[in-house]
Amino acid sequence: MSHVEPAVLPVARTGSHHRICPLCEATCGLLVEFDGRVARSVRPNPDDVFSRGHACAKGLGLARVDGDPDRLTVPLVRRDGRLEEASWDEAFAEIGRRLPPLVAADPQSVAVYTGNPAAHHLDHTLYLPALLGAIGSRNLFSPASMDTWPKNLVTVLLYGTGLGMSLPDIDRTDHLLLLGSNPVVSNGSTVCAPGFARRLDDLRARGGTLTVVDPARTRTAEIADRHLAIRPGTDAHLLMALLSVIDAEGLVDPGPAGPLVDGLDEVLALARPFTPERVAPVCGVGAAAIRDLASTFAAARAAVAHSRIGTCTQEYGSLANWLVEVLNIATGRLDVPGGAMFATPPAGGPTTWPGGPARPQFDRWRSRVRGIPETLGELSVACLAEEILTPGPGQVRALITIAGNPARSVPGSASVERALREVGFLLCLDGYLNETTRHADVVLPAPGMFAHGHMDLTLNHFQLRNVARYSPPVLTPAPGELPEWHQVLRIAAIVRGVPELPVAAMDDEVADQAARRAARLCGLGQDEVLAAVSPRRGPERLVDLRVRSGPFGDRFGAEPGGLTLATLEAAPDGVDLGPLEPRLPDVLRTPDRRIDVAPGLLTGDVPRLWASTRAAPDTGLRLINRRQHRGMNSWLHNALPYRDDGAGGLMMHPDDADRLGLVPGELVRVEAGPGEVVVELRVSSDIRPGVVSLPHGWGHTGDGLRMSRATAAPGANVNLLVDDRSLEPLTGTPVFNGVPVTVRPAGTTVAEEARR
Ligand SMILES: Nc1nc2c(c(=O)[nH]1)N[C@H]1C(S)=C(S)[C@@H](COP(=O)(O)OP(=O)(O)OC[C@H]3O[C@@H](n4cnc5c(=O)[nH]c(N)nc54)[C@H](O)[C@@H]3O)O[C@H]1N2
Ligand SMILES: Nc1nc2c(c(=O)[nH]1)N[C@H]1C(S)=C(S)[C@@H](COP(=O)(O)OP(=O)(O)OC[C@H]3O[C@@H](n4cnc5c(=O)[nH]c(N)nc54)[C@H](O)[C@@H]3O)O[C@H]1N2
Ligand code: SF4
Ligand SMILES: [Mo]
Repeated sequence: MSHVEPAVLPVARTGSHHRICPLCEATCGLLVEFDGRVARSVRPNPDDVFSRGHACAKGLGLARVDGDPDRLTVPLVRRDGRLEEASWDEAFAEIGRRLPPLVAADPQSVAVYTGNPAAHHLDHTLYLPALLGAIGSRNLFSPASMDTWPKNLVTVLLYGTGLGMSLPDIDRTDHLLLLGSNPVVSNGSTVCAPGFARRLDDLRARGGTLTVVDPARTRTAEIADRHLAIRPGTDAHLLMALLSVIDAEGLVDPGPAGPLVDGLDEVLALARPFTPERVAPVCGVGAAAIRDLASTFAAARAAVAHSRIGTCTQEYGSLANWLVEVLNIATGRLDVPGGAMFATPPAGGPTTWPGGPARPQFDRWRSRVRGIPETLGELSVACLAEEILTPGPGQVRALITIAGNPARSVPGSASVERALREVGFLLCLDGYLNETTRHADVVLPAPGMFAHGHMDLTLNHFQLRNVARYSPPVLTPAPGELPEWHQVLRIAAIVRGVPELPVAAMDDEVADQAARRAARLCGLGQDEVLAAVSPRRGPERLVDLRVRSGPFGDRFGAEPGGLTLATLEAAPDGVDLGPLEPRLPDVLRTPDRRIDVAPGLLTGDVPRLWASTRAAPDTGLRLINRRQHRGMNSWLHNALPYRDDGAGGLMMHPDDADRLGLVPGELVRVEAGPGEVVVELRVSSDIRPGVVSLPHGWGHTGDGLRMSRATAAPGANVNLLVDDRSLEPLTGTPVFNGVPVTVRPAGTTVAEEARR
């Protein structure tokens, strides 16, 4: 029996098609021009109800990403040590030979790593649970543990779910305090706000204030009214000081959320000793500037603080992200327009479904080797390599990567690469033969990006305005392409020992589960809701179930005029559901439906923070990371190459360069505990003295890569420098920011290095 089902027909779709960009959290609406099956050009959709004509160079390059000649189109299977092209049947047969015995012997011996693009992809969001359920392993990994975990943890503790984050209502605020984020480049994160830069301009044009806290004068800091060039890893100290000033000056007023809040006095008491004078030398920010920020923020009619990855992947990540919430709450910003608000996800989610987590979603189990606590059902990526490389019961012997590149994105790259090489069986679902997939035993190619539907079920929790948008597939899969949800279900069937089970039957199982929830939400029978979404199948059926049982849904007919997938298909520019509305207390999923701002897990970490204020001042260089306009983590450098070596080099302040006798443009050797890299030196006063910065996602080197343009300008892999043992203690999030490094001349020239 062929595994390629159903029959695939090439469909020519000449003309313009609506498409939500899958690359970043801005989720811009695009118009893609097709010539037959080939995407020719992309432009912003001026009528998109959410992005209103915004798009960036990456989204406008989607046709080139889809058309990249290096993109994989055929499965690969390792035979006699070499990856060779194979049929789908051969690839699944190889998976069937290697994977089930491992699962049968010990489900924990199979690890799964799902990468960043999976969070944007319907097939993965909807069907991966079926695969993970079939495997039954606790060795689950994703970039969340090197990205949002501190924020997820705080959100669970304060509001009850990991996704129900408070969002900065930047369009209605008068003072935006941004910590550890550079949205002019990144387009923002854990907040979907297409055209972030324009929104910041609007804020300033209406007389508002932008304060940026960042060790570097980023493009966002450049347009700010106030830039505090903080020492890496000291945001929690600064935030404590802001709270201490606000308390001392009698500016505490929790506003409408107040009656729901417990523990504020306890946190304020903890903050009291962290006076501006006390933290100023720690943060490298003047006490007067801290006092001024505290009173300006508290006095603003509407104000909100928002923290992102610079505050997460650091030594005090959970404390920093906690204190941002506390600052918003203490100054009455929670759940008010212009403050920190909650979205209402149109396809529903943990903040709209009844009930809440029965148990806390962290530390239910620990990693085998190092005993690191689980967070939200996953383990820290910092454990991935050691779980593979350390023998003993429960050792990981197979790894499945899905839309991820751990060889470049995970800290401690040297051990990660060794683990990828040595793991018994490596199965990768990806579009490229890259630094990770080159080690695979089987690679399953992702179809082109226009052959599946798109709706941001996860990111909808972070939308700055309530909108509902869906992009239907533009193309049917090309001959030889297999939709990813088919791939995932096929692997699940193989793992369950029923490899011949048709995908359609597996899909019915997934739909039954989804229908049970939808029926419960609407007080209907499971058969009724399934009949209502018939004859849809696959992701579309699941999306229809979610949308119709969602907060704006038609409840399968009970609410005429409510949303259905058909409504969204008929409104390609999206359906505008209005600005964010107050959602307290309904949004809460804490056990008592209240907000405890002083959970013991977080208050218990304050003594560590206090102790650090007594430590001797740090005189060494500290490395931080940055994002670049045209890249997307590690994976767009081939399709959208920089004209020069876009890696951009090591950014260093002129005072440090002078002190170390380093010359701009020369090659320098950056050394840290785990390893070293050689990069070009870029001297700039845009970074504070004592701090250097490198972008991540580079280092396109190694045998067996098929990325002709990326390998021509490979850049250096910053994760060779990041120690997988240096973790934020509450979550196990790696410390990317504040890595101690030394820098010296490399003793080699750019030309010599290129020949190596
Ligand atoms: N163009 C582009 N856009 C992207 C991505 C990309 O690779 N390229 N990646 C996407 C992804 S996966 C994510 S998660 C988001 C992230 O989006 P952002 O959170 O906006 O990420 P960055 O642009 O890296 O900004 C982080 C900032 O934190 C600063 N920083 C470093 N250490 C500290 C510190 O200790 N304290 C403070 N206050 N600041 C610090 C850095 O200097 C940097 O400017 O971006 C997304 N968007
Ligand atoms: N030092 C340092 N390291 C970092 C960070 C940092 O700031 N500093 N940031 C971290 C963050 S925030 C993140 S999110 C991670 C990202 O970590 P990863 O997700 O591991 O890395 P990406 O580079 O996003 O890799 C995405 C992979 O998905 C593939 N892909 C793209 N689209 C599809 C698709 O539709 N289907 C399939 N099957 N595959 C697809 C690409 O080819 C690529 O191999 O990196 C983290 N690593
Ligand atoms: S900002 Fe993000 S979503 Fe918008 S076009 Fe660029 S990459 Fe795509
Ligand atoms: Mo990320």
